[in-house]
Amino acid sequence: MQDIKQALTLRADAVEARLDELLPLVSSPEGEVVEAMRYSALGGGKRLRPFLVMETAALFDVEENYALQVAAALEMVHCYSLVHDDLPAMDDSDLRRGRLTVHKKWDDATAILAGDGLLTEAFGVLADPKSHPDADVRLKLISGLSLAAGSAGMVGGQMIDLSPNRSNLDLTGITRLQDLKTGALIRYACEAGAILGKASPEEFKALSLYAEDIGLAFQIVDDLLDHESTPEETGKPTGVDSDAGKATFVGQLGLKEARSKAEKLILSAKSRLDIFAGKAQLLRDTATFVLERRS
Ligand code: GRG
Repeated sequence: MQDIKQALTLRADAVEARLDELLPLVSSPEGEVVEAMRYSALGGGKRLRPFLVMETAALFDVEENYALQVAAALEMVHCYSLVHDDLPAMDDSDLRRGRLTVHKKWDDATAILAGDGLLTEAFGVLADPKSHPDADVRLKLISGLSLAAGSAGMVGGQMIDLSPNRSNLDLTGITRLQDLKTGALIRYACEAGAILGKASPEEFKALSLYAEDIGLAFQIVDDLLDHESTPEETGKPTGVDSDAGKATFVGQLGLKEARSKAEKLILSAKSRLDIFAGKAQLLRDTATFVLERRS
């Protein structure tokens, strides 16, 4: 676990520096929204999605500089989703990554605009040749992120999560909801590495399936942490989903079975990487990290 934590920190520092460059402060009147964007994007988070982009790209010896640009774009979309998710109209949360949420530090309008800014500019970051010199690769990266973040992905999952029928979902329904809401961006992270690396269809599929397994395990662990962890550990309120009466993996399966399901998914995720042999060891360790994380 030590190696993976070190690797995560190393990659997180690089992503932080790239985000800092991509979101320069401006002194004009609109600078307030940039400050809110920076507040959301800098200084926190596990940076798991950027890490997956960079590690999957590394399987194909992609130049790190390109992977970093794509990783930063994806993290911008992730941060936008957190800012909007925390708003009173959605999860109504005061705490994120151990700090006040953007709408608490500023106000709802600024939080909406900061999220909009991050989402919109992420596509510009991908369109920049710094993400890859080959325009066809950049186009694939852009359309992939659009699909993963839009109504067929994260936004669709969030819609289901907010719908009045949410509390009645069965296991299949919860799995689909989470596959869209959380899984789509995690899958994109791994597919982006494959796109950058011009992977073969077989390699692309293997990474996509790996991502599906860890994405679902990630969400099950999130439900477990919601039950078993404290706000001090997670940096956000806990007990929220169960208190809101939402159907969750833990609610459906119980703590023991939910953990066992997550463990099986992690084993399966690791087996998806067989075609990459020893080169994928850090990605196998990432799967273990997803299972054992405490925040
Ligand atoms: C507003 C369109 C829209 C979507 C919001 C991702 C999301 C959808 C909401 C986040 C709510 C939530 C707590 C989901 C559970 C899993 C999850 C995505 C947690 C946050 O991601 P982490 O743990 O966060 O990777 P850090 O802070 O480490 O980046």
